Amino acid sequence: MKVFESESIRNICLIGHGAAGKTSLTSAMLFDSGAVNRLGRVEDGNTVTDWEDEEIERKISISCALAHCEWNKKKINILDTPGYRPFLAETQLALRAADAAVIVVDAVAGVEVQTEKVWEFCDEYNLPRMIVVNKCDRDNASKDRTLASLEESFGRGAVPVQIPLGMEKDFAGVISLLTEKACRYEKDGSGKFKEEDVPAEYTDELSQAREKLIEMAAEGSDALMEKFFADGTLSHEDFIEGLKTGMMQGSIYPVFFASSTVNIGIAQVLNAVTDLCPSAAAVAKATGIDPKTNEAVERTISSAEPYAAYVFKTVADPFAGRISLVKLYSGIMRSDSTYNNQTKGKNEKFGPLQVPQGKTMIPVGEVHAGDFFAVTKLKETTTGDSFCDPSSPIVFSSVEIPEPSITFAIEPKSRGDEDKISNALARITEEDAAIKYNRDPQTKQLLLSGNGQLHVEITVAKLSKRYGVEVILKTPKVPYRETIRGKADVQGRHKKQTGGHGQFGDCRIKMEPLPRGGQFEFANEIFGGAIPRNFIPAVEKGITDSAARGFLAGYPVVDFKVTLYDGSFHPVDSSEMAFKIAGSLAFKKAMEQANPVLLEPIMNVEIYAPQEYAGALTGDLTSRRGRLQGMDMKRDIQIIKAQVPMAEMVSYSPVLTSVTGGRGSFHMEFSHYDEVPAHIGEKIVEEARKERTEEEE
Ligand SMILES: Nc1nc2c(ncn2[C@@H]2O[C@H](COP(=O)(O)OP(=O)(O)O)[C@@H](O)[C@H]2O)c(=O)[nH]1
Ligand SMILES: [Mg+2]
Repeated sequence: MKVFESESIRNICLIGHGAAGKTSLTSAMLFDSGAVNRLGRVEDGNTVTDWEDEEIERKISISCALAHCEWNKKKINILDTPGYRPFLAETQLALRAADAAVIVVDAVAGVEVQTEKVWEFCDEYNLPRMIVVNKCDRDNASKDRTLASLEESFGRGAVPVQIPLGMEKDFAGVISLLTEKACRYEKDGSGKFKEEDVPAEYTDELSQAREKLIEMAAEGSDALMEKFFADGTLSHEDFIEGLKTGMMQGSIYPVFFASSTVNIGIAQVLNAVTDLCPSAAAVAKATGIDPKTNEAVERTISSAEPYAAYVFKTVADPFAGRISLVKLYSGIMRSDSTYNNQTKGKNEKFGPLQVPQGKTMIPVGEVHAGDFFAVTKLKETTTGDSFCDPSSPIVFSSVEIPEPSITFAIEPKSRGDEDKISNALARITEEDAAIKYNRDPQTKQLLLSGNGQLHVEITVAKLSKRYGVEVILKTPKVPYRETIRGKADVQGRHKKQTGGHGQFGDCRIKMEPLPRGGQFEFANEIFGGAIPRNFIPAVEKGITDSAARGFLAGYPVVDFKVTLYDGSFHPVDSSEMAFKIAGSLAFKKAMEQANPVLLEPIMNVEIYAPQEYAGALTGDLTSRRGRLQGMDMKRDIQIIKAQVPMAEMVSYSPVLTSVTGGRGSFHMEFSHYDEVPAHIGEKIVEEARKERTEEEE
């Protein structure tokens, strides 16, 4: 494996809505550049970057994958990413490590919901962008419609640098606005093409489109603008320079046309990556924090600087173990050396450095600034860690992964698997930071959270296939709470005379509601020693213990205040235990008086579906006690926002699928707790009582 310098490296990330063709485009780029010797297909499960079992089986990308090729004597590192919402955290990780983004858009569908989402990520990371309109060979593919949708979403900066030669089944190649030549492709998937003069029927379109492009290219630079006014045109070099500047400034997003599966237009995309996208050396300096001073520090992307690297992704391979994917910002890193993990404050022994081609690892002796590598079996290192020369410390900021949107309870099919589950989940969450798991202290259920049902199901499939743990997925118990609406003033008195030593504790408390989210407050207003000071915490403990066990249906009681204002004691028979029991008795009496009610979690829900389903979906939400918050249109996708009780949403996924024929999706997150309506509350209390008597039997 050759070693490349940062000037000769391009780090691109392919992003876009699911099924736009990112994985297929990666596949074609690798094939046409000679990095692999067959054009891998998603359908055949043999692409380089969809290599995980779950990806092959489901024919979608689930995690980001790294591949590379050589083109025009440059090394192109390609990060292929998922485009469906549940897996966008992976896309963020990849973009964090890339120097430019290639946005892939379907020539039939145009800009889709997640295209806009990933575009926002690029804004966040300030990435130069180019756009590939893919699937030009498909029926109903349209140049004009797609360009209109690009301009509508991303402004006039989304400007074509090509004209497609035919469309749909006649798509045969591209005409370059820069060289004013046509590239006509063979239709056999070989990627071979011939350069020819622009066919006569395109000359008008060409001159118009070229004029528009030259104006855009000249806009970013005064010098170019002057040249343009003086000569009425730009030289090829100036043209490229203008586009490059525009891309770096974020004012130009050149648009290309291609078909990845028929292998048309890919060479021009590769040319654009090497000619227009910034080299690893040309991007802005890498910024981080000096951990000692907490001040911002900068690093030039250069092999001459001390080493500094960032772990952007971890793969939990059941055979190879932990694989860390690393971006080297500065310096040189070598195989079989020891490096300082600044984030963990530990030294790590590196084995051989490797360059990934999907799942295939190619050993490399050393890697220079601006490049990527993989290293296996690091002990302490996790995603987001920074490595650096201790004499020149720098810590890079990591990606914030959004909280999961949906939670399921899981149970092992065989009882002995409890430990295995935790181990396997620990590994899985190492590679997928968007998955969370924990044991609910209240219900004792093992909860598995992810971004949507599919995400959780894939995790369950990984548990079974990789780690041999079979689990059952259950909708989780809704974490209800209890609270009070009224006030109470009661006495809790515990007196027992058994033979010699008795027990005596006596307290008087007031109870009142607190605002939502107020949790619990305890005020001690005992004066003059009605209860000795050392027993007062026992009263509070008696109350909080009982509150945790619940009063109505076994759910924790929250948002209330207790004031302890009087009581009495016995010099011999009083004890902590006796006062704890007195506190607990007082709590129960107070709850009876204070008009207890159940609280339920209310979720903020967003539903995305084609507009024709809006009526059916809002109707359904109303029947789920949902409150509509607003409607939004993004092209032909309706976004419905509502607040809905969690209890009504646990079984929503299959309903949405059946109502929309699989075309809808939704996202939800916790908003707040609210009172359960009385008639529903009664049922919950009744069920809890049944469960309790069953347990006792
Ligand atoms: N007709 C046609 N189909 C394509 C093209 N590119 C990808 N596809 C198909 O579209 C589907 C999704 O492609 P994939 O590369 O997995 O999209 P990704 O989700 O963006 O990675 C697959 O069935 C591909 O075979 C193309 O240029 N033309
Ligand atoms: Mg893909």
